[in-house]
Amino acid sequence: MKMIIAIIQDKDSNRLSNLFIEANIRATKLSTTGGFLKSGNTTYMIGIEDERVDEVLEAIKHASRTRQQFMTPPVNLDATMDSTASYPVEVQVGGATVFVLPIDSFLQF
Ligand code: 2BA
Repeated sequence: MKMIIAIIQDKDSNRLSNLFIEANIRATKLSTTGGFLKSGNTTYMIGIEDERVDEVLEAIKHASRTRQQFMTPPVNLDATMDSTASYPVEVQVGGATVFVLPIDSFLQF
């Protein structure tokens, strides 16, 4: 069995949830925040049998889109406390960031 941790964009989350339900793939959805953009994203935890890992990865790939996003770097203050202008920079986000981990044991009580 494997634990798949998938970080996707909020906008893709409904599509992926529906794919999981249709395919009877059990998942837990967490509201998370990207460390760089400091904006919301969605993380799924999926415990799955080894032989279904590829099926889950396909669903994630199918639901995830790549998008351009803008972030504004923090304003810099120099020694004279004059602020230097900071301009939005364009960043490409996604499709999905995925980790596949081994599971020692899976228990439900
Ligand atoms: P964020 O940390 O908000 O990053 C959003 C996007 O900003 C990233 O997209 C990447 O294109 C860019 N980015 C991130 N750190 C950067 C840096 N130090 N310099 C320049 N650009 C940077 P993705 O790579 O598609 O990542 C989307 C989200 O997936 C990330 O949101 C983060 O929440 C998660 N993530 C990505 N790599 C990760 C990792 N190795 N471990 C844990 N979470 C990760």
